[in-house]
Amino acid sequence: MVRDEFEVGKAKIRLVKGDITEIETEAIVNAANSSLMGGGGVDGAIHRKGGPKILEECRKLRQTAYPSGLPTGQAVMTSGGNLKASKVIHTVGPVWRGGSRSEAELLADAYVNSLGLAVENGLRSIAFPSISTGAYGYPIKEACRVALKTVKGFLETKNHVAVVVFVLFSESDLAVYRRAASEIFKMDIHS
Ligand code: AR6
Repeated sequence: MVRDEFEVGKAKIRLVKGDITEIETEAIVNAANSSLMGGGGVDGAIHRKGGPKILEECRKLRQTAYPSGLPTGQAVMTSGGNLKASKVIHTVGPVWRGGSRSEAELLADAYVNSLGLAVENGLRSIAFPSISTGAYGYPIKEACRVALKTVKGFLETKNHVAVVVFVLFSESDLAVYRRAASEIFKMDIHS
């Protein structure tokens, strides 16, 4: 049986295929860029569906806390505008440059800082896209191991977030996450 749900203490990690803008967790995470001014991929989809309120809040963040942009690995939060999720957490994953430029650490930071913002704001459910594996070119097999291990580690030490959903945009990306999760959570996908 293929498992798409994994337990970490009382918390759950779920893998789903879909469009993150349709997900009803309290927060969804945006794979943004440092400008916070939108872009393609999941960033474009979130701003299109979420409407101008999100961009307006991003603009204010640029004018106040981040005049030179949000550094890679950091995260900020805005409202969800017209989305089902009430909050959007914007984070910046690393651009893949071969793997020796601290990409894994920076990618882990993006997940940890997003989860940290959720905890600080009392949010119990959060959905992530596969950060950095689109335009930023991070190989998904490696990125998904960082993503799953980092989220697992976070949930093991902090038990405030109850549900973390990974929203994969294609069947093949979902398959990569399933395979890695079955290994990381020591589950047999064929049992
Ligand atoms: N729901 C879920 N996943 C999606 C969606 C969606 N609606 N749309 C795309 N994906 P990317 P990055 C997947 O490029 O690599 C932007 O221009 C996509 O298939 O969105 O972190 C930003 O402004 C891929 O698996 O993010 C930045 O400039 C994953 O989301 C830059 O791209 C991430 O792909 C960030 O690049």
